[in-house]
Amino acid sequence: MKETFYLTTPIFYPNAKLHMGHAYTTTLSDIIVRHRRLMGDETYFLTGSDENTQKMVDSARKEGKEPLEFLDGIVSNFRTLYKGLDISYDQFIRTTDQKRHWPGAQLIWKKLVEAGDIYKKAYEGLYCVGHEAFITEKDLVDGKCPDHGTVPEFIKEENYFFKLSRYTDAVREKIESGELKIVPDTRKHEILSFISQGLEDVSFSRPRKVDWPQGLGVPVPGDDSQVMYVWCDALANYITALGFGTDETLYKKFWPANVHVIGKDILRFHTAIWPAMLLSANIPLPKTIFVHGFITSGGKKMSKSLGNVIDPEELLQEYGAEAVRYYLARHISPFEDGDMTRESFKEAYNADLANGLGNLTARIMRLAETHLGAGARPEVADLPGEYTSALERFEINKAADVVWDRIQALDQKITETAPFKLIKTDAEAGKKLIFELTQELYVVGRLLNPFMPETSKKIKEAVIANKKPETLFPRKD
Ligand code: ME8
Repeated sequence: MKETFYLTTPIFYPNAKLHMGHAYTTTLSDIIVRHRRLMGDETYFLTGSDENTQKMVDSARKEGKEPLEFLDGIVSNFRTLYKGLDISYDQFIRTTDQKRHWPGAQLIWKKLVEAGDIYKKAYEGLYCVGHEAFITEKDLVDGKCPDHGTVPEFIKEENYFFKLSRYTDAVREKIESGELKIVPDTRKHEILSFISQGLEDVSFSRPRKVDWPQGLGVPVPGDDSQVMYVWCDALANYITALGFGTDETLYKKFWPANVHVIGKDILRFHTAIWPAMLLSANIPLPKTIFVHGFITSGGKKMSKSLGNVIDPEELLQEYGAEAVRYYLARHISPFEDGDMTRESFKEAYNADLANGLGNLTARIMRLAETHLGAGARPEVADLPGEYTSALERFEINKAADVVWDRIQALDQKITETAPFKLIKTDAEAGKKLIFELTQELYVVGRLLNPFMPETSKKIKEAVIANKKPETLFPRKD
């Protein structure tokens, strides 16, 4: 029996184009899934968009478009970027999907009601549209949300609340026991310290806005005047996409998720609210939440006003998917914040790809093409333990280091053994050495599979066909 492996990315807000941060999450996710596939698991990879939001409506109207029509355009941009990055997702869930998403979202709501965890309450408070969450006075800096730089809305309304407070101990126990694993430990401690202050009940619905079109916002079962709070509806995507509440074939096969990949900004939603919802609805919890850091540029948050924004589309145009994937995997720490500039990118490209991997492949395959009669596919050996265990611990950069250590070792071997000389003095020994080099290059090709699927394929094919491939990574000036 094959093991199953289900991984999800956050579903991103489609009010603007995706940026480098989104590309990062999705690329890391793709690397993890491709590794599991290489290990023989049956994988399922979910991504999507979180559409029932005011910010999206505002962005649409600003462009003079109807929200649902605007969404289709943005979602098609998401898909274009994913294609450009070679993301091997199985499904793209949209939370405006009334067939796929709404029934399951409403079913989980009903289960919360049955558990006695939903109640109605008059409420007033400050709401940050950027966070899609209520925030408190003490979170504000100069009256503005420090993350979004916007003045929050004052809201006074009656809506439904979820008894999150009731799950304080249960959620803490699941996290402490490791039944719900949070990686890295620093994030586990961060959320445990948050939970230890006691979780407060959360507003879980909003009155339906008059300017929202039909088809936007999941109606609260039994009360059409209210729509589900966007985070309640959004988190449910991880099960609705598998057919929870509709056709449960995939759900039965793949739930609970092996990994939810998220950025550090949405830790509380995923490690407090979501597990509490699942406990209330009597649904198994996901196994692991992998929380990565943020990408900065020149030590600062990327922003238009600072002019340090790196557009993933532009980078893809200039360098291609393989180089972008490589940089994100190896040069950004998956657990802490990582910095990226155009200069650091180009430097890494030239050093590690043009001179490193590209040059090595060319050297070996030129020798092989000239001196060997035919290529051969090596015996498939197990993947090295340090490589697989690094990937299992989500230490993506360390796993990539294992591959680059081999590349360096191969470079050194060539320098030390000088096959181009040996072949002249001892043809037999020269051929044997060159053959060995091709076999080791093949292994590098195989290990590259999760990180750089196309390069992996090209290298393996070159070895088998005994043919030097076209230049893999032309130098950039
Ligand atoms: O939060 N560096 O959507 P969102 C790295 N719809 N990753 C970054 C990043 C950065 N600078 N900026 C953003 C939402 N991200 C909700 C999610 S899930 C049920 C609902 C990535 O479009 C990171 O993964 O604001 C972060 O968690 C996510 O984008 C937030 O995306």
